[in-house]
Amino acid sequence: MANETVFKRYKDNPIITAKAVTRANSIHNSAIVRFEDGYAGIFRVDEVDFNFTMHVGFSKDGINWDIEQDQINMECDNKEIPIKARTYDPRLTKIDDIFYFTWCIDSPQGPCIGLATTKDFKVFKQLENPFPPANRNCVIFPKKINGKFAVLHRPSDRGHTPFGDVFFSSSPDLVNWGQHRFVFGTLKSSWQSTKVGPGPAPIEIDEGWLLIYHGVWTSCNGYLYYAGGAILDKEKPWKVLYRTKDYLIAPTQDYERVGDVPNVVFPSSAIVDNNILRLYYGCADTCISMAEAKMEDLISFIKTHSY
Ligand code: BMA
Repeated sequence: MANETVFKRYKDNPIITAKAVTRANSIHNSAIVRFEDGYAGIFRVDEVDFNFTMHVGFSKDGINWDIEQDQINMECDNKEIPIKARTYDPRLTKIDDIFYFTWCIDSPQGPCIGLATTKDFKVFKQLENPFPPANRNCVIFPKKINGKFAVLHRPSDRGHTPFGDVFFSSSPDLVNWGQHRFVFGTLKSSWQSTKVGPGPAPIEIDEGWLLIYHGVWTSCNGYLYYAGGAILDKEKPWKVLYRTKDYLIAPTQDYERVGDVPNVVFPSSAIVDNNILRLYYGCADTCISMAEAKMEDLISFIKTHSY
């Protein structure tokens, strides 16, 4: 297929479309993890009234999904925390036997990150929002770093932000956040020249943390979204060891080119099984697709196509 490097697209892409939920206008940019003997996910559903909601789904093979018709019913002990607004772009990370779940809330003061936990994808407990607005992307590392929870995130503004860099922060208790560090930003004259943001939860490899991220450039016709890759230092993940000059996936297929927001490849989940990384990504703000790469090929590609 056009422009394929290490990732090979699944032959029957897209794997999830709006047909999965009756009230859906589109289903995209979603979070998928291994769960019990199959997979679970939290799906971004843009509904027909353009409320954006999040729905749980389950799958035996990661390809055929049952997505719940009703949105997640979040529990929260502190009534001051939940913000009634559209919710979107979830990310999931498992640490020990708990799934940590972040998402973006369209708060009146700008996009804001929400945080919740679940063990069974039935009960969701909402915690304190980690950062004040405006911040649009946040993903948790799958293990504590130097004894602290750690995240990558992207401070933002109120609109469809024409800028954006990746930052690191950490917390001893998921309530108090600090150690804010710049990780990487945009690069002139490239597919990542307008903004960059973290994608799926980083994956621990011998060399450090493997991160797949989105990079955006602005053409005369608007934003185009690509997937890129980086390797971050294991103990100090704000140190970038490698970062791709070439993109990993570009919007080239019809389902990536055509949709509510054209020309979008938005990587949001990654699962490694038998040394194969399966990447799930939102396509054109309309549906979800999958692509796979051998871990060794992906790592070597990132190293050999690095700035
Ligand atoms: C994300 C979301 C979407 C947007 C998308 C491209 O950050 O905010 O609403 O259209 O980028 O998929």
